[in-house]
Amino acid sequence: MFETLTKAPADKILALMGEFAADPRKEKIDLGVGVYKDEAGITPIMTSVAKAEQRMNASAKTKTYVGISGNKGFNAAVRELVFADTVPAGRTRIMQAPGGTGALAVLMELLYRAKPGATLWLSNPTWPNHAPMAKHAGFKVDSYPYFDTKTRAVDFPAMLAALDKLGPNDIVLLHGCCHNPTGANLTNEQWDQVAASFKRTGAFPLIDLAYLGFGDGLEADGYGTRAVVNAVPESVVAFSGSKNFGLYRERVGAAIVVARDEAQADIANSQLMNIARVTYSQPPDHGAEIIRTILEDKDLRAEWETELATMRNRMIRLREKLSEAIKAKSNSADFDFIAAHRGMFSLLGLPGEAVENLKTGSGVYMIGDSRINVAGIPEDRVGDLADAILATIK
Ligand code: PLP
Ligand code: TYF
Repeated sequence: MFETLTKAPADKILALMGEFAADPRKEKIDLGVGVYKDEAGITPIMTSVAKAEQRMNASAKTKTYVGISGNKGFNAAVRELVFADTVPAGRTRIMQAPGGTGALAVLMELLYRAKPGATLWLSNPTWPNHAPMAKHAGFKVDSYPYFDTKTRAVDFPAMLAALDKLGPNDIVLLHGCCHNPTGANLTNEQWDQVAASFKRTGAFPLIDLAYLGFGDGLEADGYGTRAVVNAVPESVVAFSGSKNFGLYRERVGAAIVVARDEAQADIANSQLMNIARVTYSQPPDHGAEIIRTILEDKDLRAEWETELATMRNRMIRLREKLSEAIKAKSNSADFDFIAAHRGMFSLLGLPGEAVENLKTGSGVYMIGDSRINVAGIPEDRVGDLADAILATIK
């Protein structure tokens, strides 16, 4: 059987996690995988999550099947979190999915069933799992300009010009906020222009919303998604609860479909449920029940929002500290972009050799494209990190 196969390529980000773990050096710094870490360097269970779990333990009565669409209270709460009352509920359907990745997978398959001849456009660059997933679904994959490697900001004129050339046979994956890997994001005015472009061209938006609340706040980070979804007759959103609720291993996310009308919404939803049924049948409930419990309870929700703000503000503070340290040591504003970026990542724009030297020489681990996870920066080592980065570009 398996003699017909060759080894599949490893996921470079997940492979780096293993390399870091195996490095015996005490002073090593992990800026690799996109997992939030607190000042102690650990990825904690949020207090609101722990409290929700306690309540669940005290009240749960059954482990019977939850149903193909998953936890209905979770689905309703996520719709409200992502859209508030800006999108008509009648045209919206939500299916809980195993993580943001699971949501992307079922949505891509749904879109492929609907339009197998379409091209799926990804930002250049994008999360390394996007292209393999799109190809796995069957799509032709292409990319639109996104990052300006000189300014380390979005090359918006180039992005908009590329989107303006698309049409109804094109699906465009957008990062709803906190772009991975670059950290460079659109302003609200630019989101409005992107939304108007989709309206003009008839291209189809697929929004990956994996970091809601990690950039500038829940409301601010949802702006782009709402602007685009409200400008067009139909769109889909892949929501992840991995980062903003710290529920990575519980695998909780949601596939959201906004259709032209209720009848098409029902058809799309039945296809989504069919895709789930023939692959994993039903999503795991635990993470979804945690999120439902938090979002439906006024006090727990307030506590979660405070914890989320603490994580977000810590990442913003670390951005400011690192860019200031580099500026003070180099007398140049070349790394000011780190403070302007938002979310968990910044793409530093270092050559591959520098990334390798940082790892072997200084024990500083980042992704090969020079993406850093700012949450991994130890606050008391910002100076060391600035020195190490500057040493590679001398
Ligand atoms: N999309 C992006 C851009 C991501 O960075 C991630 C990272 O984890 C995901 C989707 C999927 O998240 P998960 O499947 O862990 O919920
Ligand atoms: O980009 C990251 O680091 C996160 C975590 O296949 C991740 O999104 C990385 C790779 C992967 C799944 C999740």
